[in-house]
Amino acid sequence: MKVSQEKFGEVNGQPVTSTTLVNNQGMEVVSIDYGCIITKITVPDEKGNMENVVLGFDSMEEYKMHSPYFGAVVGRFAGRIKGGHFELDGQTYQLEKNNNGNHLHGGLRGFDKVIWNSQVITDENAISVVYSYLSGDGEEGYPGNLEMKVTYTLSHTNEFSISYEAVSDKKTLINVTNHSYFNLSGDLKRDILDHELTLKSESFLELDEELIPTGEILSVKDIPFFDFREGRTIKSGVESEHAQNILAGKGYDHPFLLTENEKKEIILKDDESGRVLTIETDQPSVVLYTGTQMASDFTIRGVQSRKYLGLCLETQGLPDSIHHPHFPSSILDKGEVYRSTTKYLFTVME
Ligand code: G6D
Repeated sequence: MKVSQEKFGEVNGQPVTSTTLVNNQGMEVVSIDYGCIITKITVPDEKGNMENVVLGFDSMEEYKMHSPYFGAVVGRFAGRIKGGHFELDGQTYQLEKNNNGNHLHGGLRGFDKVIWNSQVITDENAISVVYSYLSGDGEEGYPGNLEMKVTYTLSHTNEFSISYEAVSDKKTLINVTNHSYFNLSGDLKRDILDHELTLKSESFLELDEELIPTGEILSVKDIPFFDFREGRTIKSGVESEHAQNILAGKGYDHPFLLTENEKKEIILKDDESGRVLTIETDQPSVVLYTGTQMASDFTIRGVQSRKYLGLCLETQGLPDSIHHPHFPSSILDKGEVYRSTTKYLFTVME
């Protein structure tokens, strides 16, 4: 077991520290206190080759210039809020409209773009880094002083977990997630089109042309390209002519409602490397985003960036839930403690 911290770079003259967690099996998770960004996760393939399975950079400059939320904690509210405004107890709040006149991922300076405090904790079973940040009343337009804590924990059985905890002194909104782009091929050798995804989900949210939920919940039984219950390659959604796949830029950018929690509800496999990622969460949904909006004008550790080079499985509440009373609520009452945990277990196929 090894834990180390070192300077990664600077933002506006403030130092950014990286923390490396290495467990007894050699699995490594590296993160930085700018956006709690996970810059690298190194796990073995079926032959024991230790390779990186997330999109990330080795410099602060690249994150500032190119990153579409690579590895970042996203909030206060992940996903879109239509028009960037909402009402709580009769008061209307206006958030930053940073995406086609709507609010996306916490605004121009959301959780992914601030520097968090970091503290390392170790015990005989696991190693952790605890990130904390105070989001001030009115930050990006949100009400309430919100104390945020995000804990990255790596066990010795190659399970990586992310726990979130928050409390606010005013009623506010909260919907946080991690926006890592996974690619199980190892060191970005291939794209993710042949990855096979299995989801315990019978429905997903219909999106409009601004990628905002319409409020309609569609059954996967009626739309095979969205039925991942028995496993489906990402490629099938890219080749689909269904309006919702086209809308997402020929792929997926959709929230799927999970029918079970903490029961291997999300499984991603890559046959060629033999790697398997099993995700369990207490969240009601997972956004599958297949990197369809990735720019192609930069490189990632020497690999040309392009569509489908990574996919996101953002476990979270439902986007724009404040405008859809039939969605699970993302309102956090004054003094209420928000808690959520998502676990990522990396194994190889038997
Ligand atoms: C695009 O619509 C997608 C989002 O879901 C994604 O999080 C972002 O790119 C990085 O806006």
